[in-house]
Amino acid sequence: MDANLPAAIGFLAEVRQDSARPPEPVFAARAFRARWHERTADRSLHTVLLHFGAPDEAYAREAGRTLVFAGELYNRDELLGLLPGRVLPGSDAALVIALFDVYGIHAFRLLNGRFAALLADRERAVAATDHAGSMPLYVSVAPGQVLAATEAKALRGAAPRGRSFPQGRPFPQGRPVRRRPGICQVPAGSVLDIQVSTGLCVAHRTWTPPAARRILPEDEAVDTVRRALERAVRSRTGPGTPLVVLSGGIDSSAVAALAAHRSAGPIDTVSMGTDQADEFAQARVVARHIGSVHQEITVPTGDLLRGLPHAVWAAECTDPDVIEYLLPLTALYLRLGDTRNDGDPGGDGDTGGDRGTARRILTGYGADIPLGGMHRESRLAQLDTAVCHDMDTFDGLNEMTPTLSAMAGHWSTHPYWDRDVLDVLVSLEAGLKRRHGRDKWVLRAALSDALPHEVVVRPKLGVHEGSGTTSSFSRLLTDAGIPKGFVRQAKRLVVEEIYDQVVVEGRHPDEVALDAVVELISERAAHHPHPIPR
Ligand code: IOT
Ligand code: MG
Repeated sequence: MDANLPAAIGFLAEVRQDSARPPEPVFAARAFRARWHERTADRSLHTVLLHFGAPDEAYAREAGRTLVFAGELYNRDELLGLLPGRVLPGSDAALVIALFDVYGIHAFRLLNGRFAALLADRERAVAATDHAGSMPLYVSVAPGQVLAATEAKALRGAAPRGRSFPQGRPFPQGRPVRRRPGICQVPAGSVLDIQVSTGLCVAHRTWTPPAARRILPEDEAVDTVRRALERAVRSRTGPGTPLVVLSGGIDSSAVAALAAHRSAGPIDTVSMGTDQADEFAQARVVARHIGSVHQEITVPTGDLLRGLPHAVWAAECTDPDVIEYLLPLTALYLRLGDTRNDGDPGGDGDTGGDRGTARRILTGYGADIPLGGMHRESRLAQLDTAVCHDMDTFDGLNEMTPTLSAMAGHWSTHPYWDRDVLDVLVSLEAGLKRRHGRDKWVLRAALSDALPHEVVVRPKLGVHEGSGTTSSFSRLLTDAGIPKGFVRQAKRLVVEEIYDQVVVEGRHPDEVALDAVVELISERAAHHPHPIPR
């Protein structure tokens, strides 16, 4: 097992009272695949696991229960302290099942991690997401049968059973999945406790965004943010050389600087740009300052846009704004190749996600959400309104999903959405987020000694702007005859159409002709010449 990577990065698991096998699932994530089957007196458990070479580490068995765990924990040391006198569990799965033995479902309230889990406990199935739902988890529940998977498309073979529940959902909090009745997404920060025989589900929240705001002196706020972020970066950098996807903005530069501080040798950084736009000069300043081994990848705009079906396939998201953020990152991940600088001998075959080329990637994704960075808003009331709105609406967008990088065989993780960092950032009063005329002030101040001044004060430029993705996507549509006033709506329709093809109908993204999708939407626009206001 590669100690640098989580044991598993995804699964399909089925608990049922008979022993029928689930169908072979499709995943966008690329990794080794292992099938596993267990039968007890009460039920059978079938699992298809996506792993990096040590599938056993993703399972744990104790007291008649079996846990399937994909992802990783970031507060292992604290958690181990809760189990005095026990043989200390080696894997994250073993740790979680040991905690379950003591705390029951409340064990999931203790975890700071990036994971999805399914536990089969005699008559019960328990499905859990991390606080941020950063690894999506979907379920299909019927009397006698519970299916759970980290990608909705993996549940394509599941029969639609929605009609057996009120509003098609086995529990009221379940997020319906577009055009897939009977499948729903487990909310962020939730545990579902399911009685297998009846399909009865009870959902418990294990985390909610803080609603109160902390008033701290500047120094203390800055110090708290710095320490929380350092810890989050430390717990996310494994024994190998970390790779940071670097734009040169404050968010990713902070992660890169902190990763470099704790690394014995130089870290790797990589920046993407297109023939239309890049932030290479800005990223280079940071790379030089921290002494990273830096790479620049230029993606031709046509190729970037042709990646839209892949981004939608991986993220299973229909929000066009989010897809514009994720598209350049997906393009980057797919072009990473072998970027390691430590002379590792490389892969052991052509299976994507093998131990040789799979990288652990850190990003600065998500910093803008608790800090209101996307909103360019200086009025404190409006800034906090924006933060509240974004914290209320992130769930289900899947913008943090590891599948974006897993599609290219890599594991990615986002320190700003560490549970402790997020708690600190969300809860700081708005005047610490916007201060002295700067957005994200507290973060900038927390890194002022670690980065050049020009980086600390660099204004926000979103990845969709810095790579020209938003403007190129718009141009693709206007070139196809879509009126300017209809572009926003047309982007949504394009993304939805792609989603329907790759997630609902199960087509591979390579088989989706983007031009044909754009033409289809442009024809529709011609029949609705008046832009429909959103
Ligand atoms: P942005 O902050 O620009 O980028 C997110 C991360 O992607 C960066 O921190 C960096 O790690 C990586 N990245 C960005 N550009 C490049 C590049 N050119 N080369 C290499 N890596 C790069 C959108 C955004 O502005 O991303 N994401 C927001 C939040 C979205 C809003 N979501 C919501 N309301 N639910 C964010 O906070 O990251
Ligand atoms: Mg950012």
